Amino acid sequence: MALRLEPGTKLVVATHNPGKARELAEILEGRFELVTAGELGLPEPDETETTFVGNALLKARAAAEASGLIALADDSGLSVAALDGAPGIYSARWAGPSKDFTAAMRKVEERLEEAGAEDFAAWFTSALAVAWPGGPAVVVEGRVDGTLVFPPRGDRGFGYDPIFRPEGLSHTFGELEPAAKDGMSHRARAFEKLKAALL
Ligand code: ITT
Repeated sequence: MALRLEPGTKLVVATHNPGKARELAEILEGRFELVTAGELGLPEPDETETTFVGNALLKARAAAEASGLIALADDSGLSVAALDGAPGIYSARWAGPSKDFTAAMRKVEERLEEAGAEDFAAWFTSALAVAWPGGPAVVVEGRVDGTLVFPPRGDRGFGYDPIFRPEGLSHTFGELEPAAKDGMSHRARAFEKLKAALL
């Protein structure tokens, strides 16, 4: 039987990142009843996998088992071409335990300087996984390409948004209205694939 997500289903959004939780709620546009892993007090699993897809599945499965609800997880990050794809799956970890993204963005800039890089091409990836308690799971991936800019610009969004200028635009994600980012982001592109698979 094909897997379906019926409108109005109660879903646990398996994230402790408020910026992500807000964007996922915007992208889902009221299709489901949402509760976050943070609101349910679910533990944060260690992200022990080596890919976005692996970590998204790990987080969705952990939240589904702990809550008994269908779970949606996002594993995402910024990849820089001149840094061989770093920070990639380590994007959150580059900000350290205090989640200092000003420091993380500076670290990206320093690494590019050390490498003598002239190419500032970068991309965001989002893997979205849906897991049923005790059951199957589905995972998809979306990507948006762009260029890094320094110094950081804009105070909207979260994480690395102030240094990422998507292809074709002059503004960074940090300067865009939420609806504009949600119209083109890696997360929105992943959700389009999830819709095709499950809705
Ligand atoms: P959860 O695991 O609880 O969802 P997290 O912040 O640890 O939260 P990740 O492990 O997926 O999530 O780390 C992804 C990091 O990549 C995240 O902390 C951001 O800094 C960055 N990132 C992902 N999507 C982003 C976006 O749309 N804009 C800016 N930065 C983003």
